[in-house]
Amino acid sequence: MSPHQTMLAAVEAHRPGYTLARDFYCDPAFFRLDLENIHHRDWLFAGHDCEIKRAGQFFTLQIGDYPVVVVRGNDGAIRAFHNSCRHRGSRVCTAEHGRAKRLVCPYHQWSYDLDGTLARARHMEGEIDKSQFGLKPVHCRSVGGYVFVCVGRDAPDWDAFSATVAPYLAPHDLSDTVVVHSSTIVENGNWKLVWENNRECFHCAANHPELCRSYPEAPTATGVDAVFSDPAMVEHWARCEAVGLPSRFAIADSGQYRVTRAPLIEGVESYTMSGRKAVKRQLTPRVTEPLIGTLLLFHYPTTWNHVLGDVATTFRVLPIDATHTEVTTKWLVNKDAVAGVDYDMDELTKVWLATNDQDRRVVEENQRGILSPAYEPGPYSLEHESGVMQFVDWYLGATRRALQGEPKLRR
Ligand code: 3BY
Ligand code: FES
Ligand code: FE
Repeated sequence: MSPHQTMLAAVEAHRPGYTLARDFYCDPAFFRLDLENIHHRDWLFAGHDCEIKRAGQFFTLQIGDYPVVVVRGNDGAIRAFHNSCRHRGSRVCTAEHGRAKRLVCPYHQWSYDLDGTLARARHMEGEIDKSQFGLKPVHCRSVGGYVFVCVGRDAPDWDAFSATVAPYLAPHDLSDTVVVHSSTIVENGNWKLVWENNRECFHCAANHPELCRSYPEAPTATGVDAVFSDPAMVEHWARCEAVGLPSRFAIADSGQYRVTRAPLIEGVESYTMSGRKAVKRQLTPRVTEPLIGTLLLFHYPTTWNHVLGDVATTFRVLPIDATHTEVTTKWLVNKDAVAGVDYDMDELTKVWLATNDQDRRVVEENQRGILSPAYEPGPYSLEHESGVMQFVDWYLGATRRALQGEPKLRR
């Protein structure tokens, strides 16, 4: 059997309500198919538009096989390109972040305008038709301060996601904020274990003493079942919507993304040890009400988010190999907030840095146990792991469609 056939058979053999078979979590051939089926063809969260506010500012990221650069042009537009020089293929932008008038390849200095056009090819100008050697474009779209890219030839539908989440994000003006801290960790675990862990708070009480001071363990906050019958959720939506903040739970038909506002623990304003705000200035003067809880947004397979009144904490998940995943966390605050005056950096970052490290350990132990030949799929909790089952369903559906070669994916 080819790897495609093996994986399709494993998808069909999946027992609903149970964890995935071992190969999905550790087999390099399955990992390669995940890249082909998902990461190399879908919209992925790359970074924030506020990180590249000025012309020439760029950031780079690695999407499976593809190095990508995202850059703000002189016309203000944000574009993404394959970060591979059209001379001999070197990566052009090597820094994670930077600013340049032109993108200059470090190898032989071919230089590209910010719109990807090849502007100079040293000692070769008369030999080539420069119009044929621009940087190759990557699909790139933005919504509510989030820049997404797609390295596939044809990008899947963007508009449904954008239209759904734009009203929720709009009041927070994230495009006009600033990233004041960023943390990147590598977890020794398959990317799906990172997600499965994120999609439940069943593990929170025993693993997240800091987070549990502010984030509720209620399965209706993290999961996807019985949300509308939880009075705490419904009341919270009504209160937030009364002050102009779209809040009620919405989920894609495909299950790829979900947005909702959830209350934090009674009286808690932010993810701090005290529960009080981390930043004196609100993210934006448009949102003054302090007890708005958290705007929860996930979009598979790359991002989950918490947008609060004073800070947005955003997460990006990028697969490295079958058992390694990169997780980048960013803290966005009011652009005029001053460190040491309006916020204390340690206080701002403490809860999520601790939580991320705890989640890393949880994921790594999960991976190690699954690597045992004795591992076999086990049952998810109906009450506490609806979100995990929902993730697995999305994953299996997307994988099945890709393996069966559905031509236009509308996820
Ligand atoms: O970051 C999150 O949204 C999830 C929810 C529950 C635990 N975890 C940290
Ligand atoms: Fe980029 Fe030669 S590889 S200039
Ligand atoms: Fe956790």
